[in-house]
Amino acid sequence: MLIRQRRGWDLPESAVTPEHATLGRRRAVGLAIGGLAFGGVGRARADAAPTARRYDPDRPLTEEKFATTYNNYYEFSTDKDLWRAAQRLPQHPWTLRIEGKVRAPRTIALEDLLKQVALEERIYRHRCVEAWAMTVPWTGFPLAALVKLADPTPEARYVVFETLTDAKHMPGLAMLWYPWPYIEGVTIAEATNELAFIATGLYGKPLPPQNGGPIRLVLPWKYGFKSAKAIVKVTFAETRPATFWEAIQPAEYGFWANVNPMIPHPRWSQASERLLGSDERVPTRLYNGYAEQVAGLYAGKTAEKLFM
Ligand SMILES: Nc1nc2c(c(=O)[nH]1)N[C@H]1C(S)=C(S)[C@@H](COP(=O)(O)O)O[C@H]1N2
Ligand SMILES: [Mo]
Repeated sequence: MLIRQRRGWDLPESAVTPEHATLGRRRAVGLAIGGLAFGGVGRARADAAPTARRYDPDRPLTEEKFATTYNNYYEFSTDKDLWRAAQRLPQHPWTLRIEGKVRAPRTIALEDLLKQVALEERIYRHRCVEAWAMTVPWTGFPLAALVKLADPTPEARYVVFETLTDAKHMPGLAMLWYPWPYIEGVTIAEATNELAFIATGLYGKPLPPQNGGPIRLVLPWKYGFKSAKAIVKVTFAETRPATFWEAIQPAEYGFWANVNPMIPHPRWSQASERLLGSDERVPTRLYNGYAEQVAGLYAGKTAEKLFM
């Protein structure tokens, strides 16, 4: 009998919803291609499949059509139906600049980066600060693997992510009152937490441009705005970055932005959330239900506004 240590985001076979059947069929193909938009070759491990079934038994998977047609992506639009416009965003070639407090700053092609990591699938809940939520299967690799590859120096305390600014393809950039580029950041401890993830695929397919393709951040215990899309630069910094939403409205959006049902947004409650697709309202959970994995990161940080 196979006995395997389950982590918090794994779930027993018995808890799998019918949607899993579809997902299972896609998985073999999906893990192989999920990270690679244009026929590159990823080192998707065959042994990734058995550990791939990870999501909350309380939540069915969101239907793909909802997750890919109701998006937040201000570089395109402040409306939710930007997915059509996003189709024109070139996904290849794509390079990532790694700089700051690292031993060897470099520019790396996405396909070369993907040869150096092991792709896996993670089913995570996603909680937008606007109080809608979804549960989706990402393909990608732990952010910790990128940190390791970057080889930061001891001065590095934060990892900062910068989104593409391609005015030709991103009409939202014409809203000049926003402080482009979209910047987000986490501490090194957060970046190397087991949950912090870099996604290059969704539902076993290449990550759609409207969801942040070809490469985005996924931090499931934080409000969705922390999970920057279309990443072009990763900077290792000594000081805390000024992030996009914090710069726009510091009274409403902070650096930590951990999910907490007890701390309302200044303009609305965060106690419950609306599930994309069914529109069912369910209670919000502390750290979006991932306290077991992440609460330790914030021990002793009593002076910080951890939940906004
Ligand atoms: N570059 C960039 N990243 C972004 C955003 C954005 O406007 N621009 N919106 C954020 C917000 S508010 C959320 S909720 C998620 C939405 O991701 P999804 O569209 O894949 O659901 O992306 C986040 N990442
Ligand atoms: Mo969001």
